[in-house]
Parts: sequence; C-alpha cells; structure tokens
Amino acid sequence: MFGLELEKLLDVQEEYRRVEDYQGATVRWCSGCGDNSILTAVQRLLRDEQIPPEKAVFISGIGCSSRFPHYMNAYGFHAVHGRALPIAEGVKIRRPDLHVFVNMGDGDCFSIGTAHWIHAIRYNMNMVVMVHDNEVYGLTKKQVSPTSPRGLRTNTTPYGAPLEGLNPLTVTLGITNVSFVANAVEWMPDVLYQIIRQGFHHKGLAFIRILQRCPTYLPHLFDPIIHDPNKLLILTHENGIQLDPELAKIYKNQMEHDPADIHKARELASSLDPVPIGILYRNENVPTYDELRRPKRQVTLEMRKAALEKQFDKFGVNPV
Ligand SMILES: Cc1ncc(C[n+]2csc(CCOP(=O)(O)OP(=O)(O)O)c2C)c(N)n1
Repeated sequence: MFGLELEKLLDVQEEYRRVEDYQGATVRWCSGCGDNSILTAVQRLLRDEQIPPEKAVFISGIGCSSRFPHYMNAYGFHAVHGRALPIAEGVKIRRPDLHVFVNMGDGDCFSIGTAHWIHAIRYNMNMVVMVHDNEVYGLTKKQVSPTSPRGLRTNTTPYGAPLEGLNPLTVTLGITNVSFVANAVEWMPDVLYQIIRQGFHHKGLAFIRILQRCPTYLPHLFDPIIHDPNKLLILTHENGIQLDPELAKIYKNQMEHDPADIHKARELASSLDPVPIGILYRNENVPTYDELRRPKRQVTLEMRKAALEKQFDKFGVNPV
C-alpha cells in the first residue's frame, strides 16, 4: 500500500481549473489599488497554465502588496519585512517541483530587503519575482521609499524627498548572473500578463518591476505617464512582448528591442522619460543555483531505506 503514489490512492480526477479556483480570501486592498490588477494577471496565468494550486507557492514580505499570498488559493508564506527572497530560495531548493512566486513592495525589496535582492539575482534560482512599486510605503501610511521621486512630500519628507529615486532596473541589470529583467505598469493588463507569463517560462529568476498606483496616498503620482501614452516606450520583440493592434494605436511609442542585448537593455533601463515597458533583458544560459546544487546522484527509495537501516543498526541490540 505504501508503495503507491498518493494521487493513485486518492484517485484524483484531472479537471479544468477556472480563475475562481485560484482565488483565496476576500481582497482587502483599497478600491483602485494597482495590486488588484497584478493579482488578476497572476490568477489568469495559473488558470492558463492549469497549474494545480498545490504546486504553486506565493511568498511575500510585509506591506500592502505582501498580502498577496492570502488572496491566492495556493500555498503561501506571508513572511517578515524584506525577507521574502531567502524564504523563497529555501523553498525552491527543497521543493524544486513547486512554482515559486515572490511578491514584494518597493520598501520591502529595495530598502530593508536590498541585500537579499542583490544576492537572489546572483543566485538566479527559478522563480518569478514581482515588485509592486508604488514608490511609497503604503501599509505604514506614506513614508518615503527608495524609489520615491525627488521632491515627493511624504510623512517622513514633509519638505520633499531630498534624493533622486533609486532605479531598480539599472541596479538589477548590473548584478552578476542577472538573467531576466522586465518593467511593467499595472494599468496595461494585457502587457502585464504577457510579461509575467514570459517570466514564468523563463529558466532562472525573472525580476519584474511593476509600477503600481496607490490611490490612497499618492493618487496622482503616475498621472503624467497615464495621461500621455507617449511617455511610455513599449519594447516589442518576438522573444519579448507584442502589442495588441488596438493598444498599438494608443501606445505609438514603440521600439523593437532584442532582450538578448544587455548593453541596450542597460541604456534603455536608465531612461526615466520615456519609461521603457517590456522585457529588457533575458538570458537562459545563466547558471541557476538550484540546478547547480541539485544532487547529481539519483537517490532511490532503496538507498534511503538502506541508509536508515544502517543508522538504526547502531542502536539495535543484536544478540548474534
Ligand atoms: C522589521 C520591520 N521594520 C519595519 C516594519 C514596518 N513596515 C511594515 S510594512 C513597511 C513598508 C511597506 O512599504 P512597501 O514595502 O513599499 O509595501 P506597500 O505597503 O507599499 O505595498 C514597513 C516599514 C516592519 N513590519 N518590520
């Protein structure tokens, strides 16, 4: 009996899963919060890929965006502020069969979690990392974040943020072993979906920075780039994303960009106006830590049993 696979024991029937089957607890984000759009894109992805909920795990830090795992019907770990990535790495190394997704805020990833962000990029483990970048600390009610633009008035910078905001794209593209970097905006759901899907199919760590509206604390922050579509530069490519013909009529500022070109990716990433949207860089040949560390030797059940027996024998009272 114990030799049978659990699935066979339970006689599980394959069934088609709908978007609703991936929905978790009732969403408590503010209405109009861009996190809702990211959640929808991810639920759509799991539906389209027909991923069994028990084969996906969502790991987050602390923040509004980090409530993400609660809203998915899958495994989840709402962790500690800034520590989502090392937890995700631990999960991936022990359970390579799981699809690992990480959701963090900009404060979570680029402030308290900076060291983990840098090393996670270098380790390049197979996972999709989404940073919900609203350029402010949302959960703790409007403090300055590393990506807040210079001059932004927040509760911790009442006279305006004194420094230029950090550019997460150029930083990430400068880290050894970087293998996938994309930039998205949550108010273009089709493009967002395409980017997350490409990230999901990428071998290695897919780093996706998503500009995300916070309607409560910074309701007008992204107005300039929302109201003027030419302030976005849409990067299209056969190995990247394609623009729907109707969207292409609105977003006329487009450019063919081959994500294999890291130098061009770095140049595009440093542009703040227009904001590049799409897949900046992609390289499947970068080693992934989880594969490098995977045991070369296949450990069979018999080998495990023999090893256990040997250990037990040490404590056995053997009259012979
Ligand atoms: C160690 C630690 N320091 C500080 C906090 C307080 N704190 C909770 S969430 C947060 C920042 C949230 O901002 P962000 O990561 O950008 O996510 P958002 O809420 O905007 O989605 C902070 C400072 C904490 N929970 N733990």
